[in-house]
Amino acid sequence: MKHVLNRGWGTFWNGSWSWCLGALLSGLLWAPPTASAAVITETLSSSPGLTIPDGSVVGISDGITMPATIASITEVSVSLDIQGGFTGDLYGYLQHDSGLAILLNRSGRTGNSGAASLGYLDSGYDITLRDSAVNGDVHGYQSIVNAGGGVLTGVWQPDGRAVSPSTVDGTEDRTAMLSTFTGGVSDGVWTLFLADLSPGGVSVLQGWSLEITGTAVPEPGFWAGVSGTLLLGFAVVRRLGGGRVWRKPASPRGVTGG
Ligand SMILES: [Ca+2]
Repeated sequence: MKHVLNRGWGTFWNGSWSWCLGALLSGLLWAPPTASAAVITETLSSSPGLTIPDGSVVGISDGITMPATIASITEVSVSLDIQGGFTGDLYGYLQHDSGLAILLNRSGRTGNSGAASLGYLDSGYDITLRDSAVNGDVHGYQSIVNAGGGVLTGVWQPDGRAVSPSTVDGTEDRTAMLSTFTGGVSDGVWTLFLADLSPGGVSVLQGWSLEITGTAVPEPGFWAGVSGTLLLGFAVVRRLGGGRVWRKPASPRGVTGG
């Protein structure tokens, strides 16, 4: 009986140590390619030169088609070049897939009557909108910068108030920031909508650009590397296991108890 037990253990050991070693080597070879985690930024622009209908909810739309190069967005920023009219008249959003960020919502509007309902009277925007902008909320930009009737410049946070531009007063929660796109993909059409909701003064969308940062989509070489690693690991296991890795150990032959 002692002989039978020794032989059974030896069979187990001879087959398993090589399998374990092969699995270990396979695991070491399985280190994921670091290049796949690259963070990239895509920037595209459009120069439509569109006049925004004055005092109308119809507005204008313009699209930018981004490539499918970003698999998980970490930050979106939008630059706007809008000339003429009044900054306080304008409402605008950026839409992609199911996400929608309110970029402008009647800057300077603080109430529903009198001058408070008009918003600021500066003549345009040449700004970049980014959630992390240190200048803060574009809705109340005159508390930081006096554009003096000219074009507002600088980097600002989007308005973010998902409420009607006919009632917004600046006290609402900012729930529609550009972070709504975080974790999404870059692929497809990004649509900018702008409307001028107060009669008097005409604005023109000269141009706009979209900057998207995020984790790059793995290139085809990544998946080839994954397949190669798996095949190599399997070959190592087969080689070290001597072809016995998956085979049921044979019953001891010619052994009698004693
Ligand atoms: Ca107007």
